Amino acid sequence: MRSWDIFCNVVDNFGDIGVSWRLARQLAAERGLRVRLWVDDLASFSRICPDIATGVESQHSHGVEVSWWREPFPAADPADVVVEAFACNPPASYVAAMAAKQPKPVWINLEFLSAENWVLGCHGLPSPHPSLPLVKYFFFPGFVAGTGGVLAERGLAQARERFQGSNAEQARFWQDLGLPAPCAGELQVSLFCYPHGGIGALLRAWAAGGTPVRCLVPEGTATAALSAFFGTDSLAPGAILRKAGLEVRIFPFLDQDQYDRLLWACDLNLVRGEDSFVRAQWAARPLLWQIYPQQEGAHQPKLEAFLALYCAGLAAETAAAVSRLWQAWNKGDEVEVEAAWPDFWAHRIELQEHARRWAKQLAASGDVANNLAQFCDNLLK
Ligand code: TRH
Repeated sequence: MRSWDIFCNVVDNFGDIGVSWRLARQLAAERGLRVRLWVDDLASFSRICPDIATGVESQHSHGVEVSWWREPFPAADPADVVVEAFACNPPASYVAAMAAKQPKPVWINLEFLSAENWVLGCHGLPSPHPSLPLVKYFFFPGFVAGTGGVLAERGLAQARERFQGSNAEQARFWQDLGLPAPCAGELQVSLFCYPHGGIGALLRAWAAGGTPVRCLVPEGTATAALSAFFGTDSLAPGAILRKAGLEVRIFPFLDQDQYDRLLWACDLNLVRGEDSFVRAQWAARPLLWQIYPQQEGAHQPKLEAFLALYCAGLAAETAAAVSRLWQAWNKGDEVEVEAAWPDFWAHRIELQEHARRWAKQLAASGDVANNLAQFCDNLLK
């Protein structure tokens, strides 16, 4: 049985561990691989996977060995395949052991997801180590054929279809969350975002709109905007905030599988970063993405590239409505967000149909875990 080591350095938030954990469990479950995941922040990990204990050297969950990555790094026999998530640089002692091993491990840098065109030219490229007899390969996830695809475990679309077609499954889900089932005609929205100026504007638009909105917010998200809008600091899980047609419910962070169900259950999902963004696409429901902001607007071309791809199948005026709201949301432009919302949501039927088509189209590029496993198998031959 082939062994894999995946290294994850949690820089901030939950995306680094979110992606690494999804990849690790899928490789173990679907490819029968021996997977060890090295993580330097078990506390963040435990938020998206409550099985994980903090302060533990080694533990097992979902068929994966989870090892605490800390210094001094223990002597560890390198695996057949070594994946560093997002250029996180495995420890020097481990890399030296890789160089001494025969045959040499396959070394992968799993890159950030991007819709930009240059990804096609860089996906799979080798980069020889400057001083050691090792080669690192750059593996780029992406949205089109010729990239690594996006993460998706086997049976995902079927599980979503079953859930979205079953009143009983949905009722059970709301009950597990401790929430009443949605009222007829009430719009269900999930909100996961970075702090920015546009949030208050959307809350205002929802409160003042003709349709009742129930907005579900994970604890710790948008706290400043919610406090200012509702005039309260009581934002613990379970909190219910109401103004005019808007009700906000704060829920405790869910594990990844329950978070998926939330996305499946909502009419619109506001997501951020990388992993929740991909999961919202798999939910086959309309979405509003906040990209991870980088210095000097380095994220802007990434946003444009995705919008161009995503909107390609839409009627011109729907594409314009999507683009206007997404741009305003990412700029945190209050006035523009409030102005763009009604037109965006006026296209909800087309957006819903498009979301389903998009999810099907996405599946055609294969998924990161299986594409990566195949890529490594070819190198190991
Ligand atoms: O947390 P993020 O902002 O992570 C970011 C991005 O990945 C960014 O690109 C990266 O550079 C930075 O981290 C370091 O957003 P993201 O990527 O959506 O990750 C959130 C994870 O948390 C995802 O796996 C879904 C999961 N999640 C839950 O499991 N339960 C929840 O209740 C929620 C809200 C999220």
